[in-house]
Amino acid sequence: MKRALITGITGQDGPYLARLLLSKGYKVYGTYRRTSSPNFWRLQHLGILKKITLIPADLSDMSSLLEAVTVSNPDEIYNLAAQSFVGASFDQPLHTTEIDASGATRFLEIIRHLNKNIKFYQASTSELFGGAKECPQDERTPMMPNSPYAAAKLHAYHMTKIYRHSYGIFTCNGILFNHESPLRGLEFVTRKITNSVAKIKLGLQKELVLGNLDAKRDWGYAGDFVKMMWMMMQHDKPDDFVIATGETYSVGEFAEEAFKVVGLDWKKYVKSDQKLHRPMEVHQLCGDARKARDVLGWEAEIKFKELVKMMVESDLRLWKKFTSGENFPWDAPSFPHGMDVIARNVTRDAKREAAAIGGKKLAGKKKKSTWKKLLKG
Ligand code: NAP
Ligand code: G4F
Repeated sequence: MKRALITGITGQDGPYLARLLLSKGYKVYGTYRRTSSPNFWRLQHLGILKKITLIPADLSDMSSLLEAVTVSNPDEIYNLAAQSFVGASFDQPLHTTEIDASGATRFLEIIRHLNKNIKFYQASTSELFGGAKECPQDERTPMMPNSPYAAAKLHAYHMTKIYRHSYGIFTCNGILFNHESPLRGLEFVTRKITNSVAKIKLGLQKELVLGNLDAKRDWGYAGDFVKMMWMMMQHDKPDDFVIATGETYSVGEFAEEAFKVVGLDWKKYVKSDQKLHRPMEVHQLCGDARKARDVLGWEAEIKFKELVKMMVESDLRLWKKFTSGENFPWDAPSFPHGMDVIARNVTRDAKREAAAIGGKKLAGKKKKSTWKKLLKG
């Protein structure tokens, strides 16, 4: 049975990827970070929370990452964890660098020292192209980051390549263009729009205030894009791939389409506020994923209109449930019954613990236990 470690499993992409890997027979481990209110609702939403094993780890904390790799003993690491919000990276550039740049290097160092056979996937991004003059962008387009987030991700992108070429480690960059879903965080523009459209339709909100309506993005569906993460890790050689739909629409066009789904005219509800504009904008992204199609046979299945409809309908369902007295999924109880969580414990024997969950080879190298497998609930 193949073993995978997914960092950032509580985010949008993590649960879709975990579900895919489970369907392929993988043993799936995922890292989550300690928060005052645990957020496992996406994993619950896809019905996979109890099918995976969770390990607490923070990308800023080397020892927790080392433990996560040791205890999961993975064949493949998918590094999805990040401070992923471009806007926030202008407010917290150092934190973003620490997590998005150095975080990836920490994993590469662990692989180099512990086991060079572990394959590594880095969640790279179309933001790397930021100010590119060319459109569409592909793997050969010059990278011109326009935000602290993009600059940090560019560092991780290069380190991923450097470890491939210097040490022969199987490392891949998935250069993913924007991908969305009903599980998208509420601060990203697509979900902000679809959530507001649902509330406006139900009379729970009056207007929608956005920033730059003219910015254009190549928006795909996260469920399609995670397939390509797995496909590039199964390829006979490590490589970097652009993943995109090849179509680009403006924020205004997304809003127009979303309001259309519920039969409303967007112009009556949407306002643009200068305060929500970014210090430096990425004006247009559109990907050319020909290499992914030709080499790996991947193509985006869900396109713009279908994606917008899926997201609006999902938010409508949620808000209708709310108005009839049901909780939101993100009100899920902390540590729901039956979760498989591995937590630190200095009193147990690491070798036995890791061996019990399959980490024999690496566990043999450790002397003292720091891990205990807890079955919560
Ligand atoms: P997301 O929803 O924001 O999820 C990010 C994940 O990273 C969450 O699980 C988050 O944990 C975790 N995380 C944040 N800081 C961490 C830290 N210090 N230590 C450990 N974990 C941490 O992002 P996503 O949309 O799933 O994207 C996945 C990856 O792809 C990210 O690296 C993103 O930058 C990249 N990417 C995304 C897109 C896109 O359009 N979605 C496109 C290109 C690249 P919490 O849940 O606790 O916050
Ligand atoms: O939804 P966004 O915040 O996504 P952005 O900046 O494109 O970043 C996302 O995609 C990247 C891939 O290209 C990922 F690497 C990254 O992690 C993230 O997933 O903003 C999209 C556009 C921007 O031009 C922004 O200025 O929408 C514009 N926008 C206009 N009004 C807004 C708003 N963005 C947000 N978040 N909120 C607004 O009210």
